[in-house]
Amino acid sequence: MNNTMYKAMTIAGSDTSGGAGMEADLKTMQELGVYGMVALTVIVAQNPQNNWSHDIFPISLDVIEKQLSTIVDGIGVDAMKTGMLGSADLVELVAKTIDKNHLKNVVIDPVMVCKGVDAIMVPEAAAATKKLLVSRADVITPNLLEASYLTDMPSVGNLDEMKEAAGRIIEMGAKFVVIKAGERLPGENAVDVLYDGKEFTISTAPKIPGAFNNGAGCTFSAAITACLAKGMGMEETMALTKKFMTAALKGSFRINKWAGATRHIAFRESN
Ligand code: PXL
Repeated sequence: MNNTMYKAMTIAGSDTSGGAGMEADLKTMQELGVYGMVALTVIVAQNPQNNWSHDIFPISLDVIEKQLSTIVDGIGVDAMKTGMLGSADLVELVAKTIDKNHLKNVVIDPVMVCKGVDAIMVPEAAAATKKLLVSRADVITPNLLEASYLTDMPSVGNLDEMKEAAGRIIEMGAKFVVIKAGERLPGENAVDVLYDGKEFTISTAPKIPGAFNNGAGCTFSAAITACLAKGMGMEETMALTKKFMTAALKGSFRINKWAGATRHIAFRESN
């Protein structure tokens, strides 16, 4: 019997409602056959008495440090990703942990906003991510808003600007960047730009009308992390991630009157 198991860590927040954050990360890793572990950074609770507004409750830094030690010193990982980090001190701790343990397959999802809110949630954490995590990323997966923040471009709102931003992010030290336009770019297609400093790969797929994309960013970066943990190269990783996302969005569903979620089981159901 071959009991090998590839292992991945997410350093992320809990989305109590189940669609995003470490819930999305773990479900995605499980679906792709990877053993997922979590260093929990914040708890996000949604308020049904106040239009599903988000409250964020941080976990203290020493508790996060203990979790990282359990996973990294105690077990070991084949790949890791970040999600909502919530403080500059934590971003520093993550950078230190990557360096000290020579962590490989580092996927940085520079989460700065939650769906529907355009203001950067924790400006110091976003600034620290730009300074400390972009250069440590094997893959970084900003959306348009995050790409414009990371590059100081006033806006990233069309294909040329996405390519320009991707170039700047590679210059900052990331090995691969995937900028996700998602539904924000006008037109019929959802466009992603992948760049490794040499070649652009533009992937377009028809937008899926009516899809709920809450948690889509987390699911996307978690799928990349799971594929890298299994030893796939970038090309294979991106192809499988795309299939996983298309299925998850096509099968997305409403969870209540305010929100919906991507369907993490959909790729498996379709095979
Ligand atoms: O989708 C961004 C995100 C990331 N992490 C957590 C979240 C959210 C959005 O709700 O709650 C924990």
